[in-house]
Amino acid sequence: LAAPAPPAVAEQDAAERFRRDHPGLALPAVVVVVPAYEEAGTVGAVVAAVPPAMAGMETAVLVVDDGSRDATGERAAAAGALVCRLPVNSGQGAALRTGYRVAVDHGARFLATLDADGQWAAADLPRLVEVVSSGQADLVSGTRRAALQRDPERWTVRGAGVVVFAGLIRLLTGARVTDPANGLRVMTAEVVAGVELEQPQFQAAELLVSTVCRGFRYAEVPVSHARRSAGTSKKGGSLSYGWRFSRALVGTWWRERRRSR
Ligand SMILES: Nc1nc2c(ncn2[C@@H]2O[C@H](COP(=O)(O)OP(=O)(O)OP(=O)(O)O)[C@@H](O)[C@H]2O)c(=O)[nH]1
Ligand SMILES: [Mg+2]
Repeated sequence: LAAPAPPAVAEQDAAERFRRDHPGLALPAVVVVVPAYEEAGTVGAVVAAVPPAMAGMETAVLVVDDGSRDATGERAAAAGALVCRLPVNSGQGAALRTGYRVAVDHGARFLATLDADGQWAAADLPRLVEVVSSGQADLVSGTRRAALQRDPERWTVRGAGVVVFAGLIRLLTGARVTDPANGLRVMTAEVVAGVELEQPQFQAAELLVSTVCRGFRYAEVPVSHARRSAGTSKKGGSLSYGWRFSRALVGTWWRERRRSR
């Protein structure tokens, strides 16, 4: 019996299999990468809601099916997405990393991220793409900060975590980040090539900190956010979420600090 492949090998295999299955595929300038783990209930609608063009550029959707045992991959394909499949569940960070690699390999210039659970609105993405494609920033993130301030009912433990982690990133890096766990992001292919992404699960903090520490320009755009309408969070309760998020954040800052010395 073969030993299970280490994660990096599984990701490389998935990217190579995608290439074999799509010979000569040239992706458009904008690719929306959707990491999806057992999101059969929502992924179809999420894919269908992505605008076919953003900032005047054609857009493709690439769903990375992260070893789901449900119909996530089939639903995504039926809704019009390209699907890259990881053979085993590898984590949101690993799924995103695989998606970036596949997208850039096939010619994407701007990479967007969108969750498969329907909590973020694809309709907000064109405004983010606009900021990056017009050269105002290299990485742009959505932010819920204005909505949080308007509506006290949104003050959950997670909401408080957003403010605390934003403050911590500001303290450590000086960057004005107000919503480090936002699921909507757009960046250039140069950012993907220029940062280091090791986190298998909590990539958002690592991407942000690595991007600003390596001199790329960062911006934010206000976006909306909804509660989950189907499925369950795969990331555990708020306390463990917060602990693992802060570990990724501080760990990345420390790594980048050592690297720049
Ligand atoms: N958590 C988790 N998500 C994954 C994984 N692989 C892919 N994903 C996808 O990553 C996206 C974000 O995961 P969620 O569990 O919704 O995490 P979240 O939005 O930070 O947390 P919630 O607010 O609880 O939904 C979803 O589209 C997941 O399907 C995985 O191994 N774990
Ligand atoms: Mg979610």
